[in-house]
Amino acid sequence: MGMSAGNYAKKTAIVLALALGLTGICSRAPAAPKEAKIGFALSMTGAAAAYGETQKNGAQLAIDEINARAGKNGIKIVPVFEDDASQPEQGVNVFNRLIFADNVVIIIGPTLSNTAQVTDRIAQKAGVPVLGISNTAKGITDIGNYIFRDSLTEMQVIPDTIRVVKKKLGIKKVALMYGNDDAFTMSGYNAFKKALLDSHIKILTEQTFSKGDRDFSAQLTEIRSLKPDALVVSALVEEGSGIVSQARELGIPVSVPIIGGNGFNSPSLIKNAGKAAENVIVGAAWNESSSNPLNRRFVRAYTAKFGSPPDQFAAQAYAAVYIVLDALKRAGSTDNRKALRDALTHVKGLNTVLGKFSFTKNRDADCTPVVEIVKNGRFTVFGK
Ligand code: 1QQ
Repeated sequence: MGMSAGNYAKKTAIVLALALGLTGICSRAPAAPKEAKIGFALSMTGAAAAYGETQKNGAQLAIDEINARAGKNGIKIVPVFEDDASQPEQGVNVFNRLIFADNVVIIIGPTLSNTAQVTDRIAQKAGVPVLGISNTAKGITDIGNYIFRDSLTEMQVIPDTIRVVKKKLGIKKVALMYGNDDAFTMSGYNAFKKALLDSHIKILTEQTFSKGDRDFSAQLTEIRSLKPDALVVSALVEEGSGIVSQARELGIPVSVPIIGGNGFNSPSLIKNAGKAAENVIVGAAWNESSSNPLNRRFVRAYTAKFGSPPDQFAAQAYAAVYIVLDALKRAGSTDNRKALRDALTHVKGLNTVLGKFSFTKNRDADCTPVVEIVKNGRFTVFGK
C-alpha cells in the first residue's frame, strides 16, 4: 500500500519536529566552559556617574577573575555594559535592550533607585532577575519576586548612624537638608527623620534642594543662624559636595559634624569638597579596612588594576558578580532566568567582600553596616 499525501506530510512533520527538537537540545547542550550573559545598567554619565565608574570597575575585576579561573568546565561571564545615564528614560531603553535583544540572564543595576523604581517593573514583568548594587530607597524589592539587592537600604543603615553619633558626640538638635526630587534622597530624608525623632533629637529646620542645584547659601545661612549641633544631609554626591564645601565657607564650624546617607559614600565627595569633607560621618555597607582576607585581596587587586583604592560601590558590584556566580552554579543552567531567580533566593552566608552575605525573605541585603568618618581624606571606621 502506498503512503497517502496526508500521511506523508504528517511523517515529514514528525521527522522535522524531531530534528528541530534535537538541534534545540544540542544548542543548549553545555559548551565548555558555559557562558552566562549578564547585563549591566550603570550610570556612566549624568548625576550618578561618580558611582557608575567604580561600579563598572568592581564588576570588571570580578569578571576577569572568574573568567581566568573558568578553565574548561567552569562558568564564563559575558558582560554587556550599558550606560543608564542616571535617567529613568534611558534606563528603560537599556533594560528593554538587555532583556529583549541581548537576552541576558540577569541585570545588575541600575545605579540609582530613582531609575530602578521604573526599570525594575519591566524586568519583573518579563521574568528577568535584577540585582541592585546601590539602590537604597524604600520599596525597590517590593516591585516583585525577581528583584534583589546587595545594597543596604537607608532604613537599614541610618538608625545605626544616628545612634552612634548620639552616643559619641551627644548631639541634641540638628538641621536637616534633603533633595526633594529623587527616590533615594527622599527615602534617606524619611529614614533620618524617623531615626532623629526616635532618638529624641530635635529637628530645628528642614531645608530642600533639587538635582543640579549649585548654590546652597540661602538654606545654609538659615541653618547657621539656628546653631545646630549637627547638619544632616540626604543628597547625591554632586549636591552633597557643594553643601559640605559651602557649609564650611559660610562659617558653620568644623565642630558641627555633617552626617550623610549613602550618597556620601563616594571618594568623589572628598575629591570635590577637599578639606571641608574632613569629619563627615556616613553609614556604609563596607569599609576598606575590613580584615576579611577576601577583602584584603580585593583591595589589593583593585588598586593594582585601577590605580586607586575601591569604594563601597565597587565592593558591592564586585560582590554582586560573585553572588550571581554562586546562584548560577546551583541553577544548573546559565540561561534560565527563572532557575537563576530561584537559586538567588537560596544565597546563604556566602563569603563576600561585604562579609557573610544572605538575602532576607524580601530579597534585600542581610549584611552588617558600619559607621564611617572622613579622616585625612579617607573613610575610616567611626564606631559601633
Ligand atoms: C540610590 C543611592 C544612590 C546614592 C546610589 C548610587 O543609594 O539611588 O539608591
